[in-house]
Amino acid sequence: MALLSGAGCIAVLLALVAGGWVSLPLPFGPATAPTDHHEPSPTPVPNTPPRLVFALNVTTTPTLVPVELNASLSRDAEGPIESYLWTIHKGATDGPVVATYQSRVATHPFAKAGTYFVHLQVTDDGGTTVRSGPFEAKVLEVTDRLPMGEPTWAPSAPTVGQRVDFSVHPTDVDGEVEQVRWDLWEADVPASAPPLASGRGTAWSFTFSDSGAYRLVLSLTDDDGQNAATTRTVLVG
Ligand SMILES: [Ca+2]
Ligand SMILES: [Ca+2]
Repeated sequence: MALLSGAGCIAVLLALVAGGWVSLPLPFGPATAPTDHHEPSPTPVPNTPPRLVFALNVTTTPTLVPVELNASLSRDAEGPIESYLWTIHKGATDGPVVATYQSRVATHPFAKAGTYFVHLQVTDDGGTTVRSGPFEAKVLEVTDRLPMGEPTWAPSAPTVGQRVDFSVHPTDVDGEVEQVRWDLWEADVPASAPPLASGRGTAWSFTFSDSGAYRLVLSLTDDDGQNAATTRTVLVG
């Protein structure tokens, strides 16, 4: 009884006074708790979105070198990251998509020069998806490769009055060679002076009227506007 007080105590006393032990519901206490009472269910923990952390291993690269896209540091508080989606956009953060990957780490060799914007989207195991915003893209500058070509001529040791046939088989690993230009100067004349002779195309012929050393410059221009010049000396006997 010492533990009872208030209305509960009064109810017990009234029962005793009435002449006997009767079971009376007490208004409080564990033995008489209302039967429709339920323990409150635990508050559901909301699924927090995954946290995007991603990087490229370079910020500038020549074409055709594999660039690593790495999302290994992306995390989710509740569990594993279920899926990854990389999108590589050309020219703008929402530019045309040139490639997509669905792995945590991916490598992409960029075939053409330009500015690229790399976005990542991840989904956690609760189905919550997060994508990088317009200003969160990783920006990559891809530079063009120069066209290449080794000039040759025949005969290799020409003499005065002999026709010399120049030729080249130019290549551009990330595009097309669009212009081939030949220029000849006497060796001691600066390149700022007008050339003795000029020609275009992968094959060109010239006949020297004086013996001596000549400077031959082969200029190649690719479809990206890149220009590569090769200088050789032609000796005319
Ligand atoms: Ca989550
Ligand atoms: Ca090129």
